[in-house]
Amino acid sequence: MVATGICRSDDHMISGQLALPLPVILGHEAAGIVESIGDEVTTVKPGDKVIPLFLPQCGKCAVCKHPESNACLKCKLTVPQGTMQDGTTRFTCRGKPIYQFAGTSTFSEYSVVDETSVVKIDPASPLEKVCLIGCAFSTGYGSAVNVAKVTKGSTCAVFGLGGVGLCVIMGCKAAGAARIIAVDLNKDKFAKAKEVGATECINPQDFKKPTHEVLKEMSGGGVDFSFEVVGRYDTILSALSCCHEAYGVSVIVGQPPGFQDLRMDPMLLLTGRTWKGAVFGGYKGKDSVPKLVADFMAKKFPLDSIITHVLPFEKINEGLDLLRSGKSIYTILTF
Ligand code: CND
Ligand code: ZN
Ligand code: ZN
Repeated sequence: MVATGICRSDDHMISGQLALPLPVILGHEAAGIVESIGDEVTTVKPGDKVIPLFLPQCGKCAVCKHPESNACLKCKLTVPQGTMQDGTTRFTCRGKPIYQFAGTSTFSEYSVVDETSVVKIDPASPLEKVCLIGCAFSTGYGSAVNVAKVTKGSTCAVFGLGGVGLCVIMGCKAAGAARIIAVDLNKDKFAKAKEVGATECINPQDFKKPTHEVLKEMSGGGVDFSFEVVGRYDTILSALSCCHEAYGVSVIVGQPPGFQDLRMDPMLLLTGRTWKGAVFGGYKGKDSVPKLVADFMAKKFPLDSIITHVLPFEKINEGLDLLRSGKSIYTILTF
């Protein structure tokens, strides 16, 4: 591993939002160099620069063969196993097993991944930047261009201006949205949001009315596309309600807290809204990640604007504190 980002999903695991077999090595957004391969591996070789894929692409299952989906059946998204696809874990500590996370476990100098969970990228790419294509960038950008399919001239609302939310804004802008309204409780996030393409920023605490009402008024009846990039039930419902009742599309990107159900009024959908969600921005990793890296190298989108801190791996806890306090966008840890 050469560089890894700290994503909010790693912190969600620490706080126990999703049950995981423990002890575990977290981390799922990284870039590195292949050290060695198994006998039957053909798509990567030692020395290749690669990005691990927290969502594998086996290429053979019904999901991989479907043109519009990416949650490969080799990945048990909702019931994490904490192992390789063969059911083993390759980490141990004093003889006891340490579980793996999302098939990647990038908070480690070395990891073992299935061939379906890693892809070769341009050898010239800067690993301390393109590691963000392993999660944040692809998740956010793809949620706009692949999942919502944002249209030219449309109005979008993005709830949550962390690293992933900022990449949603970049995707909306690239798709030609005319208005991008950014929503966050932390106004310190607004300058960055504007830098990457937001046209307006609002803080729900500045209004007496519910946020979805404010957004409906601002957009003359409801936005075309809305994105929840926080991971909370109230913002998921607010994002759904703020999109136009007849043709609005709302996408869940944030990871909601586990162990609970969400109550919603089905009338919100009966009138014509579309409610969607996706992991990794709808991208199939093996096919898309090398292309996204090539697009980055061709300067089609920036990653510098979302990297606020670079720390040595030993300072991982400082990086997590920066995320929790809202002071960082993305912290990259280097090995
Ligand atoms: P990060 O914590 O950096 O950003 C969340 C933002 O939401 C912060 O700026 C908060 O201030 C803001 N916020 C908090 N509460 C509210 C609220 N009530 N209203 C408006 N804004 C609020 O997180 P991140 O950008 O790294 O990740 C965002 C979510 O995306 C998070 O839930 C993460 O687990 C999830 C995610 C999903 C996927 C996927 O594949 N779908 C991949 N990676 C991360
Ligand atoms: Zn992530
Ligand atoms: Zn598959």
